[in-house]
Amino acid sequence: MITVYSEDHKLRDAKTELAGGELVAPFEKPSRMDFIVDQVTVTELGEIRAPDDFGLEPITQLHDSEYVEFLAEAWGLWQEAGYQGEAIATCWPARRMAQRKPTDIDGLLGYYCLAAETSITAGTYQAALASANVALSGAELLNKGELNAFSLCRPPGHHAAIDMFGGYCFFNNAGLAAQHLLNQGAGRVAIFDVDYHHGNGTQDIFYIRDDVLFLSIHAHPAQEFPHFLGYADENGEAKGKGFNINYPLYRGANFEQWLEPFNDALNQIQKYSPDALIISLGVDTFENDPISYFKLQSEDFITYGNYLADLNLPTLFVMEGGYAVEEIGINTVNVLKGFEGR
Ligand code: Q9C
Ligand code: ZN
Repeated sequence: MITVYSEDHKLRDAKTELAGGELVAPFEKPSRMDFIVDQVTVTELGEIRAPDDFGLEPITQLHDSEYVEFLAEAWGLWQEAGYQGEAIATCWPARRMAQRKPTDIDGLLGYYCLAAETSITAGTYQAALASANVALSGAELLNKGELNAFSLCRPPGHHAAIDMFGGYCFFNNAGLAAQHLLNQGAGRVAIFDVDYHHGNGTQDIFYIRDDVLFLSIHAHPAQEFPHFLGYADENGEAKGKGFNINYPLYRGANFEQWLEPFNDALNQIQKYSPDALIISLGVDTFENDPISYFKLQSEDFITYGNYLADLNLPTLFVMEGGYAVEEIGINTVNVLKGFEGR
């Protein structure tokens, strides 16, 4: 399996994450990639190659163009305001307030942000662009006839909505890959999100569409981030009715409990009969993940990777979360090894 990877992810190197009322060192940090690249190498998964540059067009096809402009300008505006720290949203258009776009950076941050843990920093936009290109390049490999590929994206993408960043995400990498496959002739694409957190951004982008089936197994929003989306009764709207499937599980779920919705999801994907499958691959379902509460063990990732191969579909793995850095490489590559039947 070819891995697509860009060193430009290192430009995303925030010093702060707002967590538990403190500014802490971010969980989503550059060293995550070192452990994954290391395992891709020692397991001889295959070639690692750099992405191509697809420009802004595919990004503005899914994201609001003013949102993309905001991400490009945010750090500059923050500095012009004379602030010393990293750019963090502190105020939102909450219930019964005007949903109008302000002009000052503090207002803009609240307007385009869905969660304050994610600060914007000097290289964030550039790293997010590189991550998008990694996803698009992986999709292009499938177009060119590869049966599978691994887009080693960082920053992750599945919380990034049409016009909102947060949850460590800026552009929706998996969504971009899906749209690229559709643009290049696919009729239907399924995105299966196995990250511990609900893929609210991916759901948002495809909610009224029937050409992308979105399925997500995640911690119940009543207990977990992103808190306000991911309930089982969110099934899609208009043309998209029936093409959004959420499987919320309560905190503490073990592999056996996780496999129940997983098997149902495989059946739903088979029924949909897509031309390609995208896996939003978060390994924060791991038992020792520092911010998550499912109980998958390292060998479980091999098992479910193997089950994914039974679908017999062109498959692109897109990296999302996973914060137990010492084990993130093993757990991630275990899925890919299981998929390859080894
Ligand atoms: N102090 C992804 O896995 N809230 N994003 C964490 C811990 C944000 C996770 C709270 C979690 C975002 C891609
Ligand atoms: Zn996650």
